[in-house]
Amino acid sequence: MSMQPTRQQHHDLYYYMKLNRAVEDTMVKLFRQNKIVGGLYSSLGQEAISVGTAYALERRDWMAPMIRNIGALLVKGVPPRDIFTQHMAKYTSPTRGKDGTSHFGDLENLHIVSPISMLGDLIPVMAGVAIGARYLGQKIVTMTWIGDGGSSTGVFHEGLNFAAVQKAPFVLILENNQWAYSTPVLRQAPIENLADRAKAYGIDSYVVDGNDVVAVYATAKEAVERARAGKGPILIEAKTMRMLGHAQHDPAEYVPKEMRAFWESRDPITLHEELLFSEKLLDAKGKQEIEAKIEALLEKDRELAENSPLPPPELAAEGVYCEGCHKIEPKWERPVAEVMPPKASTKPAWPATGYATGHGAARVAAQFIPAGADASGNGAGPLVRATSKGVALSRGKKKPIKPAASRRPGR
Ligand SMILES: Cc1ncc(C[n+]2csc(CCOP(=O)(O)OP(=O)(O)O)c2C)c(N)n1
Ligand SMILES: [Mg+2]
Repeated sequence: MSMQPTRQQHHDLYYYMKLNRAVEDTMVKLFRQNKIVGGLYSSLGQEAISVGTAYALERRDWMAPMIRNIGALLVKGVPPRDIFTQHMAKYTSPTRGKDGTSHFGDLENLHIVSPISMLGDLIPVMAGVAIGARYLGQKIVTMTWIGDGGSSTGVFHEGLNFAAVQKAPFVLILENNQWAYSTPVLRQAPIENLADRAKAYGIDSYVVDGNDVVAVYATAKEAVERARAGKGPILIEAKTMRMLGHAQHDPAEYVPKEMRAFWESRDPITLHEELLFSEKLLDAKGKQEIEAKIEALLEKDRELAENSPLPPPELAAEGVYCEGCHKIEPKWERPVAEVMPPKASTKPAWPATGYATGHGAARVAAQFIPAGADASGNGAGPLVRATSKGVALSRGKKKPIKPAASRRPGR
């Protein structure tokens, strides 16, 4: 399968990157007019990552964006008005004004899990969604994003290891934008490529130029199809630069001028535009049409958001707890009986041949109850035990070895 975009896909990638930037530019103006409730986080210079990766997903796939992934929301089908109303905490927003920023999802139609503020927590969640969908027989892929700073959390490692051992159809995008607040990436991890962390979980990884939308899309598409084919999770490190401070309050004076200048010369939208023009995939007229379309859409959606009411105070407590408000039910796409125990139970594996035969073997109380045996160890297969002389196999043993705790006197 060719991972290179068609002419139409090139146009889509360009359109969504421009839309992503224009939506955020509009929100900066709204923020300065004090119309945004809460913080405003910019993805300026990172649009190619949100757009290129989400564009590799299909409608049936699930994703969980973080705060700098407004581009991914737009690609998945969220209209700009939802992003505006949500940031303005309006009653017409997806959360009815209950939450701000991009903290909203759409479980029923677009398959979007809301961001979680605790960095890294979306990784086990999306690994779980992937495993759950596989259990239902759905051939979907899940995706989430994490920053360079977020990749230092414990849950990043726990989640990715869990996804790996379960071979979850899950793609993790690591946006290495060189900074976590004011901490440069080399002060967090003493390795050049954060993608190398995948080796610890036995999964594949890619490093990609995060400012090259075609490279991002082609890499993500390959990863998504490999995950869909059952080859397990994949980590993609996309190298880029956070072009503004952490949020609107941060002037990011700690960023060296030369560093900013280097990345300014690699603006992802300009790079793609140059490619489109040089390949004769776009001309000045086409560009102007795209810009006019975006301007008209955003003007309409911004006006709608500005003219929307704030939530009525008397409804503050409504919808905070689930009162049967949603109708989500499992969508089985394979016979339920097929996935019910015992057929679905995990087969025991005992690959550690030679275990407990060397130094210190006597201290090891290994016990392995093979498939076919009952809880007491009575059954078909051999029972593996460690003895002072090494590993012993016995058949049909009546009593299992008691765990050390229950052998303590007086208990
Ligand atoms: C577990 C956890 N620790 C700390 C924070 C506070 N925090 C929010 S954003 C952030 C920096 C994140 O940096 P990075 O992951 O590189 O993402 P970026 O902001 O660069 O996109 C921190 C420390 C948090 N939200 N969650
Ligand atoms: Mg970062």
